[in-house]
Amino acid sequence: MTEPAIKYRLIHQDKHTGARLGEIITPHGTYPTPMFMPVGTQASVKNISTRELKEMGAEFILGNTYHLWLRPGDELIAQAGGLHKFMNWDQPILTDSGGFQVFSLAGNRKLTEEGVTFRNHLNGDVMFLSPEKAMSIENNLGSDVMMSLDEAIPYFETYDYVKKSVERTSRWAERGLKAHRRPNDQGLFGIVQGAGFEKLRKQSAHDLVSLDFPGYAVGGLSVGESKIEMNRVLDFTTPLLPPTKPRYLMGVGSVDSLIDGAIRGIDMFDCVLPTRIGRKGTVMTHKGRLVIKNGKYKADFTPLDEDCDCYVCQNYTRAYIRHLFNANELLAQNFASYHNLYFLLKMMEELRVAIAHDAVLEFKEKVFSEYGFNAS
Ligand code: PRF
Ligand code: ZN
Repeated sequence: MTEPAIKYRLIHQDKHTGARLGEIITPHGTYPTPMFMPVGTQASVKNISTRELKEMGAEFILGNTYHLWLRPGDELIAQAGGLHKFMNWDQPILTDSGGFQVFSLAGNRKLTEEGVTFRNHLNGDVMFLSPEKAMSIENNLGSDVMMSLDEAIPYFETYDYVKKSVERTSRWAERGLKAHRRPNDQGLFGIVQGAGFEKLRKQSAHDLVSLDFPGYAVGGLSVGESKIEMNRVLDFTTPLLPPTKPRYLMGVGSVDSLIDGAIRGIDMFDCVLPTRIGRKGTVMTHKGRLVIKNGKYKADFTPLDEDCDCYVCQNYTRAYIRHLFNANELLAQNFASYHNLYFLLKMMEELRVAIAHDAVLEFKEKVFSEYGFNAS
């Protein structure tokens, strides 16, 4: 047996919660967990250069199989020497499999045992994505962590539908594993589905764990269910996953959910939230979110967040950034996105320190009370 491309090392578990301080070892270096991963859907974290990502301390970033397959094409990226070279990023990249994006973006979907046929959202061409095709694209992209093709289903589907879907997602995971051509330098993660049904989450986790992936994701959450509901599912799902492997909660990046997820043993998170809300002028601060276009910031010459030591907060005022947004200056989007990413990355760093000191519950209480959540 060759060494797996992705390994996890547990450093310390918080004495009072399931939060774990660890590190994930990849072909592009070793990084501490729990971590937040900025999303670079189309080989770019929107409005942020890779130089800035390094400066703010990003670890992993995400790329998307679906988007990069459609444009510029995975073969072109392979020709460029892989996604890392193409976009000038020498740290780890995780690629989502395309399943979720096909379900959220593409039209006329038809799902069969073989895969999913759909019309792409760029030019309407009919395309076909299978577990094998997802592997071939992700192998061409050369990401450190590849995701297996899953079916993303609405949270409130019936038990019978979810059961059939989970079983198919397990068969797809097995097919993906067989089609994976670069197990030595790319780790393939399985995705646990099962909506809100404990029995189906168990079945999904059991199927995937028996296939021995180097890491596992929890999918199908943060898709419209309440936070209480998401935490309930995590409470019974993460204990089903092997403690020796990293656990990734897909598409989650709000301040409260990052902390609540880590408390339930999640190691990796990603979300478009900080860059998406930043582009539109909403910034995260230690005192909660702030809409910078608001008239009350017109002559506010303080930084976005008094307690932030990012480049933007050290050098620019709310009044100036509000002016940039109102004048449609693109620099505004860079500033707000930069600050938001920095804010979340810094919060994860503080969370890791709290885990090391067995002080996660105190950390949660502090953040929730400052930010304005009920620390329940
Ligand atoms: N599956 C995949 N990607 C995802 C999700 C999923 O369930 C989610 C759900 N929050 C986000 N991204 N493949
Ligand atoms: Zn800042």
